Amino acid sequence: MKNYKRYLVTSALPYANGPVHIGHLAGVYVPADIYVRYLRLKKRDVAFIGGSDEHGVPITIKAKQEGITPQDVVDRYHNIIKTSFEKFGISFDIYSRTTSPTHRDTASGFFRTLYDKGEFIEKTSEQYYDEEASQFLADRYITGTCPHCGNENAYGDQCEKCGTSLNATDLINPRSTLSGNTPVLRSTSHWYLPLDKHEAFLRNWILKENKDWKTNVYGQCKSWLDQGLQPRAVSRDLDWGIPVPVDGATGKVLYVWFDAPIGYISATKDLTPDWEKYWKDKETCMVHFIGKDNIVFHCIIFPAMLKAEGSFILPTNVPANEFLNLEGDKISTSRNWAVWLHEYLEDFPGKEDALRYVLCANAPETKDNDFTWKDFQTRNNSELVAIFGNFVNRALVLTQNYFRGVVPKAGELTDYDKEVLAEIANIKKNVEESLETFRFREALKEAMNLARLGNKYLADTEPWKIIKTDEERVKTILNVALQITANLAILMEPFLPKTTEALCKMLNIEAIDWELIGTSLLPEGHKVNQPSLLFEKIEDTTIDKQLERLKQIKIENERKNAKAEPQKPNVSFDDFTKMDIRIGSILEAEKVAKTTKLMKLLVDTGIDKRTIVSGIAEHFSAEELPGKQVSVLVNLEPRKIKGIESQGMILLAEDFTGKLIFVVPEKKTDNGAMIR
Ligand code: B3M
Ligand code: ZN
Repeated sequence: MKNYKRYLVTSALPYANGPVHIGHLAGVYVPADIYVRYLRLKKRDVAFIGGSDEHGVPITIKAKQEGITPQDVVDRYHNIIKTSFEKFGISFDIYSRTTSPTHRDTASGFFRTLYDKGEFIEKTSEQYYDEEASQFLADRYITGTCPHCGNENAYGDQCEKCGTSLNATDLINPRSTLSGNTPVLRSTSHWYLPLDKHEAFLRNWILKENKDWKTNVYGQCKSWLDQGLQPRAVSRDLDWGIPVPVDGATGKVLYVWFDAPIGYISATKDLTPDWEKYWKDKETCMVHFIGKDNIVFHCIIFPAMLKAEGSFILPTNVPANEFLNLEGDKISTSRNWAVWLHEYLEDFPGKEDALRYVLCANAPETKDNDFTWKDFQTRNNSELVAIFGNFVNRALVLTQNYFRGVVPKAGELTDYDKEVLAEIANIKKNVEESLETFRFREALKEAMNLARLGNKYLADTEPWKIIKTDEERVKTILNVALQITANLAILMEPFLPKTTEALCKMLNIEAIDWELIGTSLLPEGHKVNQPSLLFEKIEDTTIDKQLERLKQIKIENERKNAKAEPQKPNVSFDDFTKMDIRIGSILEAEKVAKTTKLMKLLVDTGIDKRTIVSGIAEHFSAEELPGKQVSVLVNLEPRKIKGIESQGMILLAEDFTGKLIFVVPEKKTDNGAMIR
């Protein structure tokens, strides 16, 4: 690892228009936090920056939907998001917000500097305007078809499907999200950052000097650069945002993607008066953790802004992840298809590390990945519980049982003991190499290998079998097992901080030092505490509950998207009156043997009592049917179904989710009453 004097680690600022979900955690915050915790353990000077992105159209749209002010929206979600991050142990040095006074001054000052330096061009252009809403349509106020990939729901600033950054006028078939109308073009003037002017510099900097960036990041940048850079508007006609600090710019605010990355700077200012060393000294390593839809803003636009300003450093690396899906479907806030962190925290109290573990083990590092509840359960039960937890528990329980919790003296080490202990240093090296190249899944897998090694060591040496015959050997074995346990505690801290905390309490150790990994950490005679279980098994019923919740959401979404069937061709009044529809009561019900759908009913039609076979067995139980009044088509030609003559048909409505509902009289009435 190149020796930088200090590190500035930023993580994308989530829009404060909704809570955060597992996709956020897996894509950005867990890897960023692992990286930062590792640097701190290595005693590096590091500032870890986070905060809420509180400007931009996503916020104003949410406010409109809920009939509250944008400030109400950001206040609510900023707090929810901040709390979720804290509970998951995301160890920001500061979690700020872009509505703070420091940020307003910083972003405004930044704009003004570029303005005064003549780094902007001012252009009047035709932009989309919604005549009904009397408003210019910036960014997400406008949707249409992406000219690159054909996605019909691309936004005015970006297509979320192919990741391309767009101008609203690029969209095919533009629609206003305010009124649904086709917008008209009106002229308005804005300030543009001439990216074309910085193209040569960016080409050289990214394509030549940053070949070590992740391939997904490098590739996206290259394709952008190869298309040729255009001037980008950095102001908007909106009433929510930081006012453009130029005379005569009333009604104009900074474009959210201009102000948001400056949020990293303002947060650092709020963190320390000595903020400039993080931003202006070449010996600082700046790393941006982001999701793949943010790549162009962090690799092209923000660096161009920093370069134009002139006094700032550029990022050393931008390790963007791909997307995490949920049970095979794209995570979506609007479809409520997500595992929300604040809900997880309620449903799985104390199991924050289990989620961190699974999201890191299965992180979408090089390609999109899928989170499934079954995989979550399996990884928790057969990795955390069965390997890590089991090993630690055996080592500590045996120490309590045989030596009253006192670390026994190691006698002469066998070759196997030496081999096992030597492996710890190798594992440390592998973890370091992976972490320093942003391969977090691999790093975690490697760290878990130490728990695997410990488990295997105890299984191979079987101290419980020889305690009666060779207590001296057992002392050595448990000494080795305890050293592995203590090493594991340090090694796991970046990944599973709460687990490390609990484990350190059990081991009765306070300070942990990364560089000591691979050495003997617990001296002979050291007293360890009573162990408790580090991880708990997750039962099927718990997982089934989560799956049921998702199933209900799917049904809700289907219902929202479904449309009523088109009308059938007209019939004459005579045709209609040929049908004899009556109110009847179900007297008896019985499932037809060897079928799944059929129910045999005895129905009192007022005319007679007759048998009707109906395809409702998957929707109703035989017990709940007797006594129900229903509508019956009584003069339907009788027909044999599974050998039973069915004399009529029960009328049912089928809702948009495929559920069957009886058509019943509004209040109880006479059997035989005619429907017409
Ligand atoms: N708020 C977009 C997002 O949440 C944006 C990131 C800003 S980082 C400066 O994906
Ligand atoms: Zn697209």
